[in-house]
Amino acid sequence: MEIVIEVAFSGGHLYVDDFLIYNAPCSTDGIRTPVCPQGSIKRKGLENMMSCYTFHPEPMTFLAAIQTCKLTWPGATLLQIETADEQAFIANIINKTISMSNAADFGIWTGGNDVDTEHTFVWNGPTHPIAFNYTHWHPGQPNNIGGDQDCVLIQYKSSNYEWGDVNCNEKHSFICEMNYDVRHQPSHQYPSGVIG
Ligand SMILES: [Ca+2]
Ligand SMILES: [Ca+2]
Repeated sequence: MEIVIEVAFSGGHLYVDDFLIYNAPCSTDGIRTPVCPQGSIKRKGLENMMSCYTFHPEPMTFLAAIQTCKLTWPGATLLQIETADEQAFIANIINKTISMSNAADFGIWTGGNDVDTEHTFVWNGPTHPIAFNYTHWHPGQPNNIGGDQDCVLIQYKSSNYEWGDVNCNEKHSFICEMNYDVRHQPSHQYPSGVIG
């Protein structure tokens, strides 16, 4: 069994859980079928990437939601909506899930925020901030009302689930996301007997 520990730094801050552990197959039995966290919904991304999402109706602050994601699955964090396809996928799942659809009336957290640099929104990535490329802001958002709205909410259910910035201490339902390369799928999901 080969274990590779990868430590990444971001802006001089070491994230506590900034390491990914991969188990290489110890025999030559080829690529194992990737497995998402229990209860999650899977979406195939570009090339070899796989996304897993878990849906959490219980309202929490932005930071508490991130912590809950990390407890749910190592390497998970709040949702990062990086393409129109992903936005549509998430909107569809919310629509189909009664608890999340109801929660969406009050907004659902993503991992977007401009906590570090005002007006520069980034995704809270698993190891480092990820720049915003795609956006789905509601007209007039982000507006940083009161000078204290740094976290991105899927705020406008009736307007195609468009985003707004709100105070990070508000409590909202949330979605966690984890991405991995299917060639290096998470090891700990497998029963110990499976990993040599
Ligand atoms: Ca994503
Ligand atoms: Ca706002």
